[in-house]
Amino acid sequence: MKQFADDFIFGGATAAFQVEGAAKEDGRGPCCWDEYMNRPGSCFNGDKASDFYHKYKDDLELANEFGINGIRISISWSRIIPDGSGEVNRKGIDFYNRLIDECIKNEVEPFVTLHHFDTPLTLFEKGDWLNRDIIAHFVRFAEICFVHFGDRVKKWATFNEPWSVAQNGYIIGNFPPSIKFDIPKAVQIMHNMMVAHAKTINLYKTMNLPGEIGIVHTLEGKCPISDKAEDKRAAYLDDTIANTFMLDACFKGEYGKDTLETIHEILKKNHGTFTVYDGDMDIIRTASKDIDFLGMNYYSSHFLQGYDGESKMHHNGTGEKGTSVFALQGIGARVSNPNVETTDWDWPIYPQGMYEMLVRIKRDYPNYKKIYIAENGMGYKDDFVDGNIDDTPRIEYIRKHFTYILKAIQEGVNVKGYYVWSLMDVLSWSNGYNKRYGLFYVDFESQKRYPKKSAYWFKKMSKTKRLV
Ligand code: BGP
Repeated sequence: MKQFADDFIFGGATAAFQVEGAAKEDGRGPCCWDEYMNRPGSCFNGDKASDFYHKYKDDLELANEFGINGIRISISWSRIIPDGSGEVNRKGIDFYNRLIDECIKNEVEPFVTLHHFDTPLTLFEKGDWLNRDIIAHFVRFAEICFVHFGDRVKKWATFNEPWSVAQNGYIIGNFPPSIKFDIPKAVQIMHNMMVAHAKTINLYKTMNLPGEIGIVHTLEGKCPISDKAEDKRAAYLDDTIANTFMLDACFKGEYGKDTLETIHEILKKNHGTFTVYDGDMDIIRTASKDIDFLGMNYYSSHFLQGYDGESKMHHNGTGEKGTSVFALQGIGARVSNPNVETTDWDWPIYPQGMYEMLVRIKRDYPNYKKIYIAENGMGYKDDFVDGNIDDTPRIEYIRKHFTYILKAIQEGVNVKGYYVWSLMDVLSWSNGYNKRYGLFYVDFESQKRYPKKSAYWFKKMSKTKRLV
Protein backbone atom coordinates (compact mmCIF):
# COMPACT_ATOMS: atom_id res chain seq x y z
CA MET A 1 0.00 0.00 0.00
CA LYS A 2 1.31 3.44 -0.92
CA GLN A 3 -1.73 5.64 -0.51
CA PHE A 4 -2.55 7.72 2.56
CA ALA A 5 -6.07 8.81 3.51
CA ASP A 6 -7.16 12.20 2.18
CA ASP A 7 -7.17 13.71 5.65
CA PHE A 8 -3.67 12.45 6.54
CA ILE A 9 -1.58 15.37 7.80
CA PHE A 10 1.82 15.98 6.24
CA GLY A 11 3.24 18.32 8.83
CA GLY A 12 6.49 19.82 10.05
CA ALA A 13 7.56 20.13 13.70
CA THR A 14 9.24 22.89 15.69
CA ALA A 15 9.64 23.81 19.36
CA ALA A 16 9.67 27.33 20.80
CA PHE A 17 13.17 27.38 22.26
CA GLN A 18 14.70 25.69 19.24
CA VAL A 19 13.30 28.10 16.67
CA GLU A 20 12.03 31.37 18.10
CA GLY A 21 15.17 33.19 19.22
CA ALA A 22 14.20 36.69 20.46
CA ALA A 23 15.17 35.40 23.87
CA LYS A 24 14.95 38.79 25.57
CA GLU A 25 12.29 40.42 23.45
CA ASP A 26 8.84 41.65 24.42
CA GLY A 27 9.09 40.70 28.06
CA ARG A 28 10.02 37.03 27.70
CA GLY A 29 11.49 35.63 30.91
CA PRO A 30 14.40 33.18 30.89
CA CYS A 31 13.82 29.44 30.80
CA CYS A 32 16.20 26.82 32.15
CA TRP A 33 17.92 26.52 28.78
CA ASP A 34 18.86 30.21 28.58
CA GLU A 35 20.89 29.90 31.74
CA TYR A 36 22.32 26.48 30.82
CA MET A 37 23.47 27.46 27.34
CA ASN A 38 24.95 30.74 28.43
CA ARG A 39 27.31 29.21 30.98
CA PRO A 40 31.02 29.72 30.28
CA GLY A 41 32.28 27.05 27.91
CA SER A 42 28.97 26.51 26.15
CA CYS A 43 29.38 26.66 22.36
CA PHE A 44 25.87 27.68 21.34
CA ASN A 45 22.68 29.19 22.69
CA GLY A 46 19.12 29.95 21.69
CA ASP A 47 19.36 33.73 21.60
CA LYS A 48 18.69 33.81 17.84
CA ALA A 49 17.95 30.18 16.92
CA SER A 50 16.03 30.16 13.60
CA ASP A 51 14.56 33.60 14.32
CA PHE A 52 11.05 32.20 13.98
CA TYR A 53 9.82 34.98 16.26
CA HIS A 54 10.36 37.36 13.35
CA LYS A 55 10.29 35.00 10.36
CA TYR A 56 7.20 32.94 11.12
CA LYS A 57 5.28 34.51 8.25
CA ASP A 58 7.95 33.46 5.74
CA ASP A 59 8.12 29.98 7.25
CA LEU A 60 4.38 29.50 7.08
CA GLU A 61 4.23 30.74 3.50
CA LEU A 62 6.97 28.27 2.61
CA ALA A 63 5.12 25.51 4.41
CA ASN A 64 2.00 26.28 2.43
CA GLU A 65 3.92 26.37 -0.84
CA PHE A 66 5.42 22.95 -0.10
CA GLY A 67 2.12 21.30 0.80
CA ILE A 68 2.81 21.11 4.52
CA ASN A 69 -0.61 21.30 6.11
CA GLY A 70 0.27 21.01 9.79
CA ILE A 71 2.87 22.52 12.09
CA ARG A 72 3.90 21.56 15.57
CA ILE A 73 4.70 24.67 17.57
CA SER A 74 5.15 24.98 21.29
CA ILE A 75 4.27 27.89 23.52
CA SER A 76 7.13 29.29 25.54
CA TRP A 77 5.78 29.31 29.11
CA SER A 78 8.16 32.13 30.09
CA ARG A 79 6.94 34.29 27.19
CA ILE A 80 3.41 34.05 28.59
CA ILE A 81 4.34 34.13 32.30
CA PRO A 82 7.92 35.40 32.58
CA ASP A 83 8.63 33.87 36.00
CA GLY A 84 6.36 30.89 35.45
CA SER A 85 3.89 31.69 38.22
CA GLY A 86 3.27 35.44 38.37
CA GLU A 87 1.91 38.05 36.03
CA VAL A 88 0.87 37.38 32.47
CA ASN A 89 2.86 39.09 29.71
CA ARG A 90 0.38 40.57 27.25
CA LYS A 91 3.01 40.75 24.51
CA GLY A 92 3.51 37.00 24.77
CA ILE A 93 -0.19 36.38 24.29
CA ASP A 94 -0.18 38.77 21.33
CA PHE A 95 2.70 36.95 19.66
CA TYR A 96 1.00 33.56 19.83
CA ASN A 97 -2.28 35.08 18.66
CA ARG A 98 -0.50 36.43 15.59
CA LEU A 99 1.33 33.16 15.02
CA ILE A 100 -1.78 31.00 15.32
CA ASP A 101 -3.76 33.29 13.02
CA GLU A 102 -0.97 33.16 10.46
CA CYS A 103 -0.94 29.34 10.60
CA ILE A 104 -4.65 29.26 9.91
CA LYS A 105 -4.37 31.85 7.12
CA ASN A 106 -1.79 29.63 5.39
CA GLU A 107 -3.84 26.46 5.94
CA VAL A 108 -1.12 25.00 8.11
CA GLU A 109 -2.99 23.62 11.11
CA PRO A 110 -1.30 24.37 14.44
CA PHE A 111 -0.61 21.46 16.79
CA VAL A 112 0.42 23.16 20.01
CA THR A 113 2.58 21.71 22.77
CA LEU A 114 2.44 23.40 26.15
CA HIS A 115 5.81 22.22 27.44
CA HIS A 116 8.68 21.35 25.15
CA PHE A 117 11.55 21.16 27.69
CA ASP A 118 11.59 24.92 28.44
CA THR A 119 10.60 25.25 32.10
CA PRO A 120 10.76 28.88 33.28
CA LEU A 121 14.07 29.45 35.07
CA THR A 122 12.48 30.63 38.33
CA LEU A 123 10.49 27.43 38.71
CA PHE A 124 13.38 25.32 37.49
CA GLU A 125 15.59 26.75 40.21
CA LYS A 126 12.99 25.86 42.83
CA GLY A 127 13.39 22.19 41.99
CA ASP A 128 12.05 21.74 38.48
CA TRP A 129 9.56 18.86 38.24
CA LEU A 130 10.74 17.47 41.55
CA ASN A 131 9.01 20.32 43.37
CA ARG A 132 5.33 19.45 43.29
CA ASP A 133 4.32 23.14 43.41
CA ILE A 134 5.15 23.32 39.73
CA ILE A 135 2.12 21.18 38.90
CA ALA A 136 -0.36 23.91 39.85
CA HIS A 137 1.69 26.57 38.05
CA PHE A 138 1.73 24.47 34.90
CA VAL A 139 -2.02 23.89 35.00
CA ARG A 140 -2.57 27.64 35.40
CA PHE A 141 -0.33 28.31 32.41
CA ALA A 142 -2.27 25.70 30.41
CA GLU A 143 -5.57 27.32 31.35
CA ILE A 144 -4.36 30.72 30.21
CA CYS A 145 -3.39 29.19 26.86
CA PHE A 146 -6.73 27.39 26.52
CA VAL A 147 -8.61 30.62 27.29
CA HIS A 148 -6.67 32.70 24.78
CA PHE A 149 -6.02 30.24 21.95
CA GLY A 150 -8.45 27.39 22.54
CA ASP A 151 -11.02 28.73 20.07
CA ARG A 152 -8.58 28.25 17.17
CA VAL A 153 -6.14 25.56 18.27
CA LYS A 154 -7.68 22.14 17.71
CA LYS A 155 -4.72 19.99 18.70
CA TRP A 156 -3.04 20.35 22.08
CA ALA A 157 -0.29 18.32 23.67
CA THR A 158 0.44 18.69 27.37
CA PHE A 159 4.11 17.65 27.21
CA ASN A 160 6.76 16.79 24.73
CA GLU A 161 8.78 13.77 25.81
CA PRO A 162 8.73 13.65 29.61
CA TRP A 163 11.17 10.73 29.26
CA SER A 164 13.75 13.06 27.72
CA VAL A 165 13.29 15.59 30.52
CA ALA A 166 13.89 12.81 33.06
CA GLN A 167 16.54 10.81 31.22
CA ASN A 168 18.60 13.63 29.77
CA GLY A 169 18.41 15.91 32.80
CA TYR A 170 18.84 13.30 35.55
CA ILE A 171 20.47 10.20 34.02
CA ILE A 172 22.57 11.23 31.01
CA GLY A 173 23.22 14.73 32.28
CA ASN A 174 23.19 16.50 28.91
CA PHE A 175 20.07 18.58 29.69
CA PRO A 176 19.74 20.95 32.64
CA PRO A 177 20.23 20.36 35.56
CA SER A 178 22.96 17.97 34.22
CA ILE A 179 22.58 15.38 36.95
CA LYS A 180 23.99 11.95 36.14
CA PHE A 181 22.67 8.49 36.94
CA ASP A 182 19.97 9.57 39.41
CA ILE A 183 17.34 7.08 38.30
CA PRO A 184 15.12 7.58 41.37
CA LYS A 185 14.85 11.30 40.63
CA ALA A 186 14.12 10.56 36.98
CA VAL A 187 11.23 8.27 37.95
CA GLN A 188 9.82 10.84 40.39
CA ILE A 189 9.98 13.50 37.68
CA MET A 190 8.07 11.28 35.26
CA HIS A 191 5.40 10.57 37.84
CA ASN A 192 5.02 14.26 38.73
CA MET A 193 4.76 15.13 35.05
CA MET A 194 2.09 12.46 34.64
CA VAL A 195 0.07 14.16 37.38
CA ALA A 196 0.49 17.56 35.70
CA HIS A 197 -0.43 16.04 32.34
CA ALA A 198 -3.54 14.39 33.76
CA LYS A 199 -4.71 17.51 35.60
CA THR A 200 -4.34 19.48 32.37
CA ILE A 201 -6.34 16.95 30.37
CA ASN A 202 -9.04 16.95 33.04
CA LEU A 203 -9.17 20.75 33.01
CA TYR A 204 -9.37 20.95 29.20
CA LYS A 205 -12.27 18.53 29.22
CA THR A 206 -14.27 20.82 31.51
CA MET A 207 -13.80 23.81 29.20
CA ASN A 208 -15.90 22.64 26.27
CA LEU A 209 -13.43 23.74 23.67
CA PRO A 210 -13.61 22.59 20.08
CA GLY A 211 -10.38 20.58 19.96
CA GLU A 212 -8.52 17.50 21.10
CA ILE A 213 -5.77 16.99 23.64
CA GLY A 214 -3.06 14.38 24.11
CA ILE A 215 0.60 14.00 24.91
CA VAL A 216 3.79 13.46 22.90
CA HIS A 217 6.03 10.61 24.00
CA THR A 218 9.33 9.56 22.55
CA LEU A 219 9.03 5.82 22.05
CA GLU A 220 12.23 3.97 21.37
CA GLY A 221 12.20 0.27 20.59
CA LYS A 222 14.34 -1.80 22.96
CA CYS A 223 15.73 -4.94 21.36
CA PRO A 224 17.94 -7.56 23.00
CA ILE A 225 21.22 -7.84 21.12
CA SER A 226 21.08 -11.66 21.40
CA ASP A 227 18.81 -14.44 22.61
CA LYS A 228 20.61 -14.63 25.95
CA ALA A 229 18.28 -14.26 28.92
CA GLU A 230 20.28 -11.37 30.42
CA ASP A 231 20.11 -9.39 27.17
CA LYS A 232 16.36 -9.93 26.95
CA ARG A 233 16.00 -8.82 30.55
CA ALA A 234 18.04 -5.67 29.89
CA ALA A 235 15.80 -4.80 26.95
CA TYR A 236 12.72 -5.36 29.10
CA LEU A 237 14.04 -3.18 31.91
CA ASP A 238 14.97 -0.32 29.58
CA ASP A 239 11.63 -0.62 27.81
CA THR A 240 9.72 -0.49 31.09
CA ILE A 241 11.34 2.67 32.35
CA ALA A 242 11.48 4.46 28.99
CA ASN A 243 8.17 3.41 27.43
CA THR A 244 5.73 1.32 29.45
CA PHE A 245 5.81 3.36 32.66
CA MET A 246 4.27 6.47 31.14
CA LEU A 247 2.20 4.73 28.46
CA ASP A 248 0.50 2.83 31.29
CA ALA A 249 -0.20 6.07 33.14
CA CYS A 250 -1.59 7.83 30.07
CA PHE A 251 -3.68 5.04 28.59
CA LYS A 252 -4.40 2.57 31.42
CA GLY A 253 -4.70 5.19 34.12
CA GLU A 254 -2.45 3.16 36.42
CA TYR A 255 1.01 1.65 36.49
CA GLY A 256 0.47 -2.00 35.62
CA LYS A 257 1.52 -4.61 38.19
CA ASP A 258 4.52 -5.85 36.19
CA THR A 259 5.48 -2.30 35.31
CA LEU A 260 5.53 -1.21 38.93
CA GLU A 261 7.43 -4.29 40.11
CA THR A 262 10.03 -3.75 37.41
CA ILE A 263 10.41 -0.05 38.26
CA HIS A 264 10.89 -0.94 41.92
CA GLU A 265 13.49 -3.53 40.97
CA ILE A 266 15.41 -0.88 39.02
CA LEU A 267 15.03 1.63 41.85
CA LYS A 268 16.23 -0.85 44.45
CA LYS A 269 19.41 -1.46 42.47
CA ASN A 270 19.85 2.30 42.40
CA HIS A 271 19.18 2.73 46.12
CA GLY A 272 16.05 4.81 45.82
CA THR A 273 12.31 4.89 45.55
CA PHE A 274 9.55 7.18 44.30
CA THR A 275 6.44 8.59 45.88
CA VAL A 276 2.87 8.54 44.67
CA TYR A 277 0.86 11.09 46.64
CA ASP A 278 -2.75 10.74 47.80
CA GLY A 279 -5.15 11.36 44.95
CA ASP A 280 -2.53 11.17 42.18
CA MET A 281 -3.83 7.94 40.73
CA ASP A 282 -7.45 9.13 40.66
CA ILE A 283 -6.40 12.15 38.62
CA ILE A 284 -4.36 9.95 36.29
CA ARG A 285 -7.20 7.45 35.92
CA THR A 286 -9.74 10.12 34.96
CA ALA A 287 -7.46 11.59 32.30
CA SER A 288 -6.73 8.19 30.77
CA LYS A 289 -10.40 7.86 29.87
CA ASP A 290 -10.47 11.20 28.07
CA ILE A 291 -7.13 11.49 26.32
CA ASP A 292 -7.76 12.04 22.62
CA PHE A 293 -4.48 11.01 21.00
CA LEU A 294 -0.95 9.80 21.40
CA GLY A 295 1.75 11.85 19.73
CA MET A 296 4.62 9.50 19.01
CA ASN A 297 8.15 10.68 18.39
CA TYR A 298 10.22 7.95 16.87
CA TYR A 299 13.81 8.26 15.71
CA SER A 300 15.54 5.11 16.75
CA SER A 301 15.61 1.85 18.66
CA HIS A 302 18.30 0.57 20.99
CA PHE A 303 20.05 -2.77 21.23
CA LEU A 304 20.56 -3.96 24.78
CA GLN A 305 23.02 -6.19 26.52
CA GLY A 306 22.89 -7.41 30.12
CA TYR A 307 25.14 -5.28 32.33
CA ASP A 308 26.12 -5.67 35.98
CA GLY A 309 28.54 -2.81 36.47
CA GLU A 310 28.24 0.80 37.53
CA SER A 311 26.60 3.38 35.29
CA LYS A 312 28.81 4.97 32.66
CA MET A 313 28.05 7.27 29.81
CA HIS A 314 29.46 9.28 26.94
CA HIS A 315 27.06 11.43 24.95
CA ASN A 316 28.06 11.86 21.31
CA GLY A 317 27.04 15.47 20.78
CA THR A 318 29.49 16.23 18.00
CA GLY A 319 28.66 13.63 15.36
CA GLU A 320 31.88 11.64 15.80
CA LYS A 321 30.50 8.27 14.88
CA GLY A 322 31.09 5.39 17.29
CA THR A 323 31.91 7.43 20.40
CA SER A 324 28.72 6.78 22.42
CA VAL A 325 28.81 4.88 25.69
CA PHE A 326 25.60 4.08 27.56
CA ALA A 327 25.41 1.59 30.41
CA LEU A 328 23.09 1.88 33.37
CA GLN A 329 23.33 0.15 36.69
CA GLY A 330 20.30 -2.04 37.25
CA ILE A 331 19.15 -1.78 33.64
CA GLY A 332 21.65 -2.70 30.91
CA ALA A 333 24.03 -1.44 28.26
CA ARG A 334 23.10 -0.05 24.85
CA VAL A 335 25.45 -1.58 22.30
CA SER A 336 25.86 -1.24 18.58
CA ASN A 337 24.35 -3.81 16.28
CA PRO A 338 26.71 -4.44 13.36
CA ASN A 339 23.75 -5.14 11.07
CA VAL A 340 22.06 -1.82 11.69
CA GLU A 341 23.47 1.42 10.34
CA THR A 342 23.56 4.53 12.49
CA THR A 343 23.59 8.28 12.01
CA ASP A 344 26.80 10.20 12.74
CA TRP A 345 25.43 10.75 16.23
CA ASP A 346 25.18 6.97 16.75
CA TRP A 347 21.40 6.74 16.52
CA PRO A 348 20.53 3.33 15.02
CA ILE A 349 18.36 3.66 11.91
CA TYR A 350 15.71 1.04 12.55
CA PRO A 351 12.38 1.88 10.91
CA GLN A 352 10.76 -1.47 11.68
CA GLY A 353 11.01 -0.46 15.34
CA MET A 354 8.46 2.26 14.59
CA TYR A 355 6.08 -0.29 13.10
CA GLU A 356 6.54 -2.62 16.07
CA MET A 357 5.77 0.23 18.47
CA LEU A 358 2.64 1.26 16.55
CA VAL A 359 1.30 -2.29 16.53
CA ARG A 360 2.10 -2.62 20.22
CA ILE A 361 0.11 0.51 21.10
CA LYS A 362 -2.94 -0.92 19.37
CA ARG A 363 -2.46 -4.27 21.12
CA ASP A 364 -1.58 -3.11 24.64
CA TYR A 365 -3.61 0.09 24.86
CA PRO A 366 -6.76 -0.67 22.86
CA ASN A 367 -8.47 2.48 24.18
CA TYR A 368 -5.97 4.76 22.35
CA LYS A 369 -8.00 6.73 19.85
CA LYS A 370 -5.49 7.92 17.30
CA ILE A 371 -1.79 8.42 16.82
CA TYR A 372 0.11 11.25 15.23
CA ILE A 373 3.73 10.67 14.42
CA ALA A 374 4.69 13.91 16.11
CA GLU A 375 8.40 13.75 15.24
CA ASN A 376 10.59 11.65 13.00
CA GLY A 377 13.55 12.71 10.93
CA MET A 378 17.26 12.47 10.44
CA GLY A 379 20.05 14.57 11.88
CA TYR A 380 22.54 15.13 9.07
CA LYS A 381 25.46 17.43 8.28
CA ASP A 382 23.91 18.91 5.15
CA ASP A 383 26.15 20.19 2.36
CA PHE A 384 25.15 23.56 1.01
CA VAL A 385 26.31 23.91 -2.60
CA ASP A 386 25.28 27.16 -4.34
CA GLY A 387 21.90 27.16 -2.68
CA ASN A 388 21.28 23.47 -3.36
CA ILE A 389 21.11 20.89 -0.61
CA ASP A 390 21.08 17.26 -1.69
CA ASP A 391 19.93 15.41 1.42
CA THR A 392 19.17 12.07 -0.20
CA PRO A 393 20.05 10.09 2.98
CA ARG A 394 17.33 12.02 4.83
CA ILE A 395 14.80 11.23 2.09
CA GLU A 396 15.73 7.56 2.31
CA TYR A 397 15.40 7.63 6.08
CA ILE A 398 11.94 9.21 6.01
CA ARG A 399 10.76 7.05 3.12
CA LYS A 400 11.64 3.87 5.02
CA HIS A 401 9.70 5.09 8.03
CA PHE A 402 6.70 5.96 5.87
CA THR A 403 6.72 2.42 4.47
CA TYR A 404 6.36 1.06 7.96
CA ILE A 405 3.69 3.61 8.92
CA LEU A 406 1.65 2.47 5.93
CA LYS A 407 2.14 -1.15 6.94
CA ALA A 408 0.84 -0.35 10.45
CA ILE A 409 -2.14 1.54 9.01
CA GLN A 410 -2.92 -1.42 6.81
CA GLU A 411 -2.95 -3.58 9.92
CA GLY A 412 -5.50 -1.34 11.55
CA VAL A 413 -3.41 1.15 13.56
CA ASN A 414 -5.12 4.54 13.43
CA VAL A 415 -2.28 6.87 12.38
CA LYS A 416 -3.66 10.23 11.30
CA GLY A 417 -0.64 12.33 10.51
CA TYR A 418 3.12 12.75 10.36
CA TYR A 419 5.15 15.77 11.45
CA VAL A 420 8.68 15.65 10.16
CA TRP A 421 11.34 16.83 12.58
CA SER A 422 11.99 19.47 11.67
CA LEU A 423 10.23 21.98 9.46
CA MET A 424 13.34 24.13 9.07
CA ASP A 425 16.81 23.66 10.58
CA VAL A 426 16.72 24.41 14.28
CA LEU A 427 18.93 24.47 17.34
CA SER A 428 19.58 20.94 18.59
CA TRP A 429 19.48 20.86 22.42
CA SER A 430 22.74 19.08 23.05
CA ASN A 431 24.34 19.20 19.62
CA GLY A 432 24.07 22.81 18.54
CA TYR A 433 23.61 24.04 15.00
CA ASN A 434 25.53 21.54 12.88
CA LYS A 435 23.07 18.71 13.41
CA ARG A 436 20.43 19.64 10.89
CA TYR A 437 17.00 18.09 10.47
CA GLY A 438 14.97 20.59 8.43
CA LEU A 439 13.17 20.33 5.12
CA PHE A 440 14.34 23.92 4.76
CA TYR A 441 17.98 24.81 5.20
CA VAL A 442 18.64 27.80 7.44
CA ASP A 443 21.71 29.94 6.96
CA PHE A 444 21.97 30.93 10.62
CA GLU A 445 24.01 34.06 9.77
CA SER A 446 21.56 35.61 7.32
CA GLN A 447 18.52 33.61 8.51
CA LYS A 448 17.71 32.88 4.87
CA ARG A 449 15.77 29.70 4.10
CA TYR A 450 16.50 27.29 1.22
CA PRO A 451 14.33 24.28 0.36
CA LYS A 452 16.34 21.05 0.46
CA LYS A 453 15.83 18.18 -1.96
CA SER A 454 13.74 16.55 0.78
CA ALA A 455 11.31 19.50 0.75
CA TYR A 456 10.56 18.94 -2.95
CA TRP A 457 10.13 15.23 -2.33
CA PHE A 458 7.86 15.84 0.67
CA LYS A 459 5.77 18.20 -1.43
CA LYS A 460 5.14 15.54 -4.06
CA MET A 461 3.95 13.22 -1.36
CA SER A 462 1.71 15.67 0.44
CA LYS A 463 0.11 16.75 -2.84
CA THR A 464 -0.62 13.20 -4.03
CA LYS A 465 -1.04 11.64 -0.54
CA ARG A 466 1.05 8.86 -1.95
CA LEU A 467 4.44 7.51 -0.97
CA VAL A 468 6.88 8.33 -3.76
C1 BGP B 1 13.39 15.15 20.27
C2 BGP B 1 12.94 16.51 20.68
C3 BGP B 1 13.18 17.57 19.65
C4 BGP B 1 14.45 17.40 18.85
C5 BGP B 1 14.70 15.97 18.44
C6 BGP B 1 16.05 15.73 17.83
O1 BGP B 1 13.72 14.43 21.39
O2 BGP B 1 11.58 16.51 20.98
O3 BGP B 1 13.05 18.80 20.28
O4 BGP B 1 15.50 18.07 19.35
O5 BGP B 1 14.54 15.09 19.52
O6 BGP B 1 16.99 15.56 18.84
P1 BGP B 1 18.45 16.14 18.77
O7 BGP B 1 18.28 17.58 18.50
O8 BGP B 1 19.05 15.84 20.10
O9 BGP B 1 19.12 15.40 17.68
